[in-house]
Amino acid sequence: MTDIILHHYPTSPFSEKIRLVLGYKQLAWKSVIIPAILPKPDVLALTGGYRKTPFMQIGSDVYCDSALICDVLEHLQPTPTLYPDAAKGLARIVAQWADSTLFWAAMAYNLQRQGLAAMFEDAPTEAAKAFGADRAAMAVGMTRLRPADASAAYKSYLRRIANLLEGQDFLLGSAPCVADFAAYHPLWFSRVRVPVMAGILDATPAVLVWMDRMAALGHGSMEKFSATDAIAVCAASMGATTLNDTYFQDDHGIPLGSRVTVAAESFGAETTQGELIAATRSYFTLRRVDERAGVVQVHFPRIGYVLKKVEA
Ligand SMILES: N[C@@H](CCC(=O)N[C@@H](CS)C(=O)NCC(=O)O)C(=O)O
Repeated sequence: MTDIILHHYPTSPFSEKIRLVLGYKQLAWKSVIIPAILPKPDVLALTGGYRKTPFMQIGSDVYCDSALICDVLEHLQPTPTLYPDAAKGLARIVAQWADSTLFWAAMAYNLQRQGLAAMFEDAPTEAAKAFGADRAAMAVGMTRLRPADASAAYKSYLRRIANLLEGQDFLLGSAPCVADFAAYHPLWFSRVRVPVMAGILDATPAVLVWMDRMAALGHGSMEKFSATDAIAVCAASMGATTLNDTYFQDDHGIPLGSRVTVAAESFGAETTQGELIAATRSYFTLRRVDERAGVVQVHFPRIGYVLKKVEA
């Protein structure tokens, strides 16, 4: 079972990052649309607690976080590469900056009052309220930028992106790499999801031209799939992960076979619990058993996630 199943929803920026990577690598995939806010019972049947968007499923393997999903897609389809030899370290560092610092500045700007109103203009007020409450609960403990500070930071970041594009079509060269996909998605949200806020992009026309190039990569070949069928695929799978690194790196004093939890460091810190079956240099794998999905291997990147032993 090697079908790629992406669990996502149309307005999710991190999902757009992955949809475009699927397009760049010209992959075929199945699309399961998940809810944007809790409750998400079908999501939790697969992830065991992780509630963020997107996640990718292949058989009974569930890959959380778009950074890990990029690594898995690179394994599945190495060309064209997301990590060009000439800029491997830089590509990942720029991508991490974009997925965190750029993303939060852009979203604080995008979702100020006018943006939020535009996003929910055709929806009942309860929908906007429920979304606000869901995201506020996810953000407990985080410092959120105020709109004026976010706007100023976002403008500076757009100028830096424009600087990177001087003399080349993509951020780090003549072809897109992981940095381009990571930097694109928060800007896509401004341009496509809250066009009322998109004026901020006009000061950097080179960025708009680059965005057109990114959008032209498309989304690969997508087929609709249901959550129920995805859970059935998981339950029927014997499990054979794409990631087969057997290196064990123990930074926590937690042996393989222990009962553990993994949670995001911030923004949606719901835990997934299971048996630790891999802890490589870059990711953790937990095995868990679900009533509906059967045995599931849930994978998380190390960076951005917290591993803890469950004390008996
Ligand atoms: N580090 C995560 C961030 C994912 C993330 O924050 N996604 C947003 C949507 S784009 C989210 O989960 N929002 C809450 C939700 O969808 O339930 C990744 O790279 O995948």
